[in-house]
Amino acid sequence: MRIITVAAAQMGPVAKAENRRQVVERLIAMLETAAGRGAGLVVYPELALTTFFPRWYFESETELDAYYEREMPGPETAPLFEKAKRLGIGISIGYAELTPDGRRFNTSILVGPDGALLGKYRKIHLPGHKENEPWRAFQHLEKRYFLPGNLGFRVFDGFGGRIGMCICNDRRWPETYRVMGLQGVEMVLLGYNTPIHNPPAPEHDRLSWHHNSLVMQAAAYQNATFVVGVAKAGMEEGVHHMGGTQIIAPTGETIASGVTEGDEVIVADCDLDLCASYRQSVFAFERHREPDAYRLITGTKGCVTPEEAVRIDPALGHED
Ligand code: ING
Repeated sequence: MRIITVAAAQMGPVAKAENRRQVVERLIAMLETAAGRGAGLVVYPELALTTFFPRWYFESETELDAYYEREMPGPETAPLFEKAKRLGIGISIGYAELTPDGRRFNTSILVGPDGALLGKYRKIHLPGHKENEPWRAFQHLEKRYFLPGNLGFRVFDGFGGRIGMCICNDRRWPETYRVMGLQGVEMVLLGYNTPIHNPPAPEHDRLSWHHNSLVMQAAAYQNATFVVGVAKAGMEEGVHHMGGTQIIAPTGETIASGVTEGDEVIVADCDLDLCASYRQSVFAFERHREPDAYRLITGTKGCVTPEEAVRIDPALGHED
C-alpha cells in the first residue's frame, strides 16, 4: 500500500479587491482543515491567489502586472509555504508567473512536505482568444496574457509515487494525460477556473459538470492514474464559475466530491498501488499500444483531408 491522503482545497470566489494576504489567510485555513483530516498533500486551484483576471481586457501592462507573482513563494505567500512546511504537508498551487525576463505563464508548482520545490508546470493548452472581443459577456484572454507552457507535461517523484500536474483547459485534452501516463504517472493534480457560460457555445453550458467529470474520469481510467481536480468556484466578479471539485481513482470512479461553490476541503486516501491493476492489464502500454498508427496525432495541429493525412502518415495509404 502506498497511501497518499490528498486534500482538494476548492476555493470560492476571489474578489478583485481581495489582496494576497487575505487570500493566503483562506488558503492557510484550508491547509489547517486538511491537516486535521490527516492530509499529506493539499491541492489548490489554478490562479489561486487572484481573481480570474483573463475575464477582463487590460490596456495597461502595469494594471495587468499586479496579478502576477515575480517569485514563489514571495513575501505575501511565504506564510502559506512556512505553515505547510511546519505541518509537514506538501502543496500544489496555481498562480500567474512573471519571469525576470518578462515572460508570462499560467503556472503551478508542487512542493514537498519538507518545503522543497519538486516540480513546476506551465499551462500548455491556453483557451480563449488574444484580442478584446466586446461582443462577449466577459473576455477569456489567456492567449493574450500567457505564453504557451514550455516545460512539457512532466512527472515528478514525490509522496512515494509519480505525480504530474496540468491546468484547467489541459484537462480536456487526452494528449495531456497520455504523455504523463507514458511516464508512469500515478496522480495528476490540476486546478481550474471554469465559467459555466461559454460565450461562443452557450449550448454547452448545461453540460459543464458532465464534461468536467467526463474528461477527468476518462483520463484517470485510460492512464491508470488518480486525478485530483480542484475548482475556484462561485460567482466571481459577476461570472459564475462551476465547482465540481473531485478526486478520481484509476478505476475512473469519483471517490470524493465537493458539494458547494465556496472554500471547501475534500479528502481521500489514495492507494497508488491501485494503478497497477489497470497499468498491468487493459492499459499495459508496452503490450497494447501501436504508436505507428498514431502518427497523425503529432503530425498536424488541425484537421486535414484524408489525402493530406496520407502524406503525413503513409500507413494511412495502404490498400491491403
Ligand atoms: N477555463 C475553461 C476550461 O477549460 C473553458 C475554459 C470554459 C473551456 C468553458 C470550455 C468551456 O475549463 C480555463 N481557465 O481554461
